[in-house]
Amino acid sequence: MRLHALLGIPLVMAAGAALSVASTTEVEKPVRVEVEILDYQFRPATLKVKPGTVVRWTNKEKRTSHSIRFTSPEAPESERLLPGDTWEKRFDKPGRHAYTCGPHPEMMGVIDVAP
Ligand SMILES: [Cu+2]
Repeated sequence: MRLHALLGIPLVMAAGAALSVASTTEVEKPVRVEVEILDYQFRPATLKVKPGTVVRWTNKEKRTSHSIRFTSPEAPESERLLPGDTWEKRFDKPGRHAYTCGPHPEMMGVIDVAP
C-alpha cells in the first residue's frame, strides 16, 4: 500500500506538468512585430497585423533620435527614442493607423490592422 502511494506521486506530478504545458500553448500570447528605425525610415514602412498585435519600434540609428506620432488624436506621440531605445504599442482596433516621426514629419509609416 505504502509503495503504491509513493509511486502515485510522480504520476500525479507528471500529469500536472503535462496539463500546464498544454494550457500554456492554448493561451493566446500577443504577437510582437518589429519595426526598425534606420536612415530616417521606418522599416517596414507599411505593416499588416492582426488585431491584438503588439508592434515594437527600435531605433537603430547611431545618433539620431526619433518618435512615433500617430495622426489620430486618440493615439499620442511616443517619447523620444534615443539610439537603442524601443517603444511598444498594442493594436486592437482594425483600421489604418498612419504615423510619422515628431521631429522628422517626412518619415511615414502605416500599421494596417485587419482580421
Ligand atoms: Cu525621426
